[in-house]
Amino acid sequence: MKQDLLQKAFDIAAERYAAVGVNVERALAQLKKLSLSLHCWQADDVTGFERPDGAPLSGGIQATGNYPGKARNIEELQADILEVKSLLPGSHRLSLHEIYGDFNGRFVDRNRVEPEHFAGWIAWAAENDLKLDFNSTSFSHPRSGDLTLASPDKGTRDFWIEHTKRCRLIAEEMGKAQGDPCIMNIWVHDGSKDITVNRFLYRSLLKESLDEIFSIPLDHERDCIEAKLFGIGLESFTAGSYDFYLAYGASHRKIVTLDTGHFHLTESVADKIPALLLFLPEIMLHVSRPIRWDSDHVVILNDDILDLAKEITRADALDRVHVGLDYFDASINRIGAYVIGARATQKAFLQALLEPIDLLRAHETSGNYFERLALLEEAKALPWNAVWDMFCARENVPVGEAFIADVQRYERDITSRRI
Ligand code: RNT
Ligand code: ZN
Repeated sequence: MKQDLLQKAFDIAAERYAAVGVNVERALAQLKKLSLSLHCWQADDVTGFERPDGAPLSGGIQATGNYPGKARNIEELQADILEVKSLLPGSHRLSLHEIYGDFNGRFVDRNRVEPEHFAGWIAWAAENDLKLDFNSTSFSHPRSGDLTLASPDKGTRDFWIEHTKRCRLIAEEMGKAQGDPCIMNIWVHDGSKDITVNRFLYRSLLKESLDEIFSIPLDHERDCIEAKLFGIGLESFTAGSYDFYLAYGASHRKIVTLDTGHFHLTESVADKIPALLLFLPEIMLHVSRPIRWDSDHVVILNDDILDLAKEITRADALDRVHVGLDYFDASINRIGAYVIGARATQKAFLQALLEPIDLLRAHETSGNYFERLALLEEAKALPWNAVWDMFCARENVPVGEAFIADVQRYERDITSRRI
């Protein structure tokens, strides 16, 4: 888009917003501070580099589709992430899973992983102005089974406890190196396909395992625990349910991860924010798009995401909520999938930051509910898009749909040659 047109549209938008008491420059300054934690696993359908040909994805999650060009090694994954980064305004983080370590062609079992396997990633991240987050990996391993940290078999449980402890230490090294805490997420798939008569036992074991894992205090990483409703093949019971982790997080001061695909489809994840913020130190988000189940579709700018962003800004909690993405669509261009989802999330936060909240609250305080509803409706159509375009232009990234051509170019030159 032409610079003068962009400027004109922005000036008009700034005036419209000022009329309802919103300062667009202030909103943009806040948006610039919002770092998304980009999930590394959209680039390769959650395969990782533990085994040369990749292990079949297990643990109740599934990436569907067979679009050509997925990243096959660390170099390709890093190139893809840098391409994504070049198409996003703002500065962002990268979230790694343990199976994405640099194992140098050797098999390193999960209970043997060391910080040295991530030294390359740490150096690369520093060179490219990215901060790292981390995740332990319970799935896609011969010992994954249906139960890991909640397994009644002590050997299995100890194996996964050791793995998760080591992952915390790796996260600690990442945090230390980048001078900013590494957000360390624990999600385990533990559950049961059919009716179990041992719910209490499995949850007691999971609690015990977590207590053991967290027994070493660390300074440069932050522990997060992620609940889930159910996994494929594990439909009847999930050890790490929402009640379980919410209670654990509140009583142990741990960050609770809310994955937007891990709830009943009619449940509002947005409404959980102003409740959890009262009892938890911080919240981690896995922004996803569930279609009928936890399908991990590419995030788009829909009401769910807008509501979520609004509840965070209305609670003035941008500094207490970590925003990560979590989806894996193997049916479309994977780089494009990242850019669509990340930009949609940023757009949702921009709209939230542009909300005429003072005026809306004044109406509510005065009991003027017609005025409140009318302004909420009008706010939907205020020209936030001109503010978004200006943000992209100032950040030197493609404005509007121009990124489509960049993704196509990268596909032509790079990903389509991966055969
Ligand atoms: C699975 C969880 C989990 C994973 C990643 C790969 O349902 O959402 O966060 O998606 O760890
Ligand atoms: Zn998740």
